Amino acid sequence: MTRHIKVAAAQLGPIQKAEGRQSAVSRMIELLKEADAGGAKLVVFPELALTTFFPRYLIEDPDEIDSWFEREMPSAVTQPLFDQAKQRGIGFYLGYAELDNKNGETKHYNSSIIVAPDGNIVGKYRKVHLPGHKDYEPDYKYQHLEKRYFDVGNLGFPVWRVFGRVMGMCICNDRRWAETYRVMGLQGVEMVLLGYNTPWGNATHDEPMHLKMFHNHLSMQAGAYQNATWVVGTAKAGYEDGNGMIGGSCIIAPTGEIVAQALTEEDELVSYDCDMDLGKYLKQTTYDFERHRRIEHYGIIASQTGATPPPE
Ligand code: ING
Repeated sequence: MTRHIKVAAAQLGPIQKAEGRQSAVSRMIELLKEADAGGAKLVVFPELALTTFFPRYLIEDPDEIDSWFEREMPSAVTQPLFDQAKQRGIGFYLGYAELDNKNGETKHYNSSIIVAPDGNIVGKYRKVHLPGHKDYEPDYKYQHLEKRYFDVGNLGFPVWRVFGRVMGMCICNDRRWAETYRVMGLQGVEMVLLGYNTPWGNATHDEPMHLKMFHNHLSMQAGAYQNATWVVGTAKAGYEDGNGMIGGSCIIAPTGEIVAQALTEEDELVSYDCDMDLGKYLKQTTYDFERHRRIEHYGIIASQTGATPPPE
């Protein structure tokens, strides 16, 4: 069976605060149709793909906070996306805000799912690395309140066999942490799917604007190469109620090379026919983990949280 799979990053332009989920789903269905016409079998949508990036706002009413979350997936408003994908035999990654009260305790997660071509949810991931801050910071140029609205993900970094390949997921800030990719790399991941909402500005410090896009791609390219895996990174981009977010959606080969990249900050499909065996030589040589890694020297990576420099 061919180990090629045509994959599409389905970048979304801005979703304004007043724009409903229905509009976002309709836009995603149009991108799905375009992906289908181009022969793609897997489509990656962004993080929090159903609504505006609401963690930029201070919201104090619990019901208003919960209004940004999905209680079930698929829901009535997202079912059409599931139906269209199933009809076309296309699998997809979808990022959304998940409200979970299965065992009586209510939890709020920044989540993503992988849906197989038969329409079944084969995997769920809950964002582990929550950036920003918990409380409103009056001195900040803008707020980034993911630590306020989301619980830390409790599912780790699993991988699944989907389409006959080993697929993993992460979300936005996770892509900046080497641990994210390595945990999946140690499970033999062949393609990491991720969505992101990344502001152009910085709340607390100024840095040249070009570094935003450089760091975005650097993080994913390094993760791809150092674990010999494909990475598909899909942005929600453009100006949401005046707040700019970067585009740069891309598909990255296990060599670390960007093979396809978005040109706009709008709804845009970025596709590539991925050879899933491309990373094999790296897993058998440079990144043959079994042969080269020395875990006896890595202990503090998992036992220590912050950095402790030597005494002055
Ligand atoms: N957004 C940003 C991201 O990691 C960020 C937050 C931007 C953190 C720049 C650090 C530097 O891309 C989300 N949603 O994680």
